[in-house]
Amino acid sequence: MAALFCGDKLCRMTGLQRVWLVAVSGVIVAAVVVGVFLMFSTQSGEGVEVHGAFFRRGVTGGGVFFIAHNHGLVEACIVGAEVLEPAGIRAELHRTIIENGVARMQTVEKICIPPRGEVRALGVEGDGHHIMLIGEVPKGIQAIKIRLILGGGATVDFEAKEQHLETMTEDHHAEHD
Ligand SMILES: [Cu+2]
Repeated sequence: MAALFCGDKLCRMTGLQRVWLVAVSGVIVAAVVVGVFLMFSTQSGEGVEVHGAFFRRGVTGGGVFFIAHNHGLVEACIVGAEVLEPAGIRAELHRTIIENGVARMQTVEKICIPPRGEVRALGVEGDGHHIMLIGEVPKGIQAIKIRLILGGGATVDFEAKEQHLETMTEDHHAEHD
């Protein structure tokens, strides 16, 4: 088998040099494979998946809540959001922080998901993150379509169904118990 690779130069190498050559080529090949994989996984939005999305109506619009899972090996950041349907509603990336027992919302430039990790964008029930809807969702619409824009330019689209708060409160459950 060695004879196949035995060009003039290679045959004059010592055994140790040959081991090094094989090891170094192996490392280079592995680095290229990993590099291509990382490039692919950051540019296709396939590494990021949205689970359990829903929206709630609020005074000036509403909020969209979800869990975003990053299957990739590098951090993925959500840098923007759009409302695809219905038209005419703006979306902002928000975070709720609690200061001295008072909840306050702030806009954030990005929401980053660690590699092989998740972000619980469930407002105060999660890590504070959520998408704020600026503009009213017309009455009768029970599901909206949202697009997340990732740092590499890829997009992740998902549907968020309306969650009616009154059916979710502890009091209401208590009535049935
Ligand atoms: Cu908000």
